Amino acid sequence: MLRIHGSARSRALRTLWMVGELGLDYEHNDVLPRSPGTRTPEFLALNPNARVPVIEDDGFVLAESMAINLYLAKKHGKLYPLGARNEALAWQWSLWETDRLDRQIVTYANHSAVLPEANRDAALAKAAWDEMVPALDVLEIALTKSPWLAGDDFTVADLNVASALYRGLSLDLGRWPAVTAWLHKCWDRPAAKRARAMRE
Ligand SMILES: N[C@@H](CCC(=O)N[C@@H](CS)C(=O)NCC(=O)O)C(=O)O
Repeated sequence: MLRIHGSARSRALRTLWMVGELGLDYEHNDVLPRSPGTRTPEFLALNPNARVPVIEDDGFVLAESMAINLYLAKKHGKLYPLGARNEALAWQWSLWETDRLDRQIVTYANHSAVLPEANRDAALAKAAWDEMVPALDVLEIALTKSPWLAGDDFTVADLNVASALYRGLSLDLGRWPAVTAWLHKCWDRPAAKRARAMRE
């Protein structure tokens, strides 16, 4: 049995979208980040980083949202790119997003819109935005050349990057039209909508 630890109001959203795409049965330990449930000895034995998501798949324990989705897609033979090159592109884009946009977009959204105004830090928002701009420029170029990130179809590469850009759905990304169109196309998928409904 597959068990997913992590609330949809966390990076576990990415995993919940993926299992929806794959049509998998799973148990959900709906635990929020930093909540007491992530500090128990049992949880820390699964993920000593004390973070979500983490999965148990018939005893196999795996953390890191991008790795989890790559593993699940490969294991179940769906949304996993065909051929070594497209497979490598899925790794490339997943690692790239983690490096260039993952924390930056959350920091920007939090300090420009999500947090109560009194808790926002304009300098943090600006620094995050300044990192996001060149990264989104790179994504824009890629999506101008090809509608999908790893081959001719939607794959785990698109899912990993688009799910991590969830906050982008409520930001004005109009200066990146290809990114905006692609992001909405990805999030229009039924499994994406179902995962999103678990959070909103
Ligand atoms: N790179 C990790 C990041 C995981 C992560 O930071 N998760 C957050 C929730 S979105 C968390 O559990 N934070 C708890 C903490 O910072 O203590 C992944 O993609 O899975």
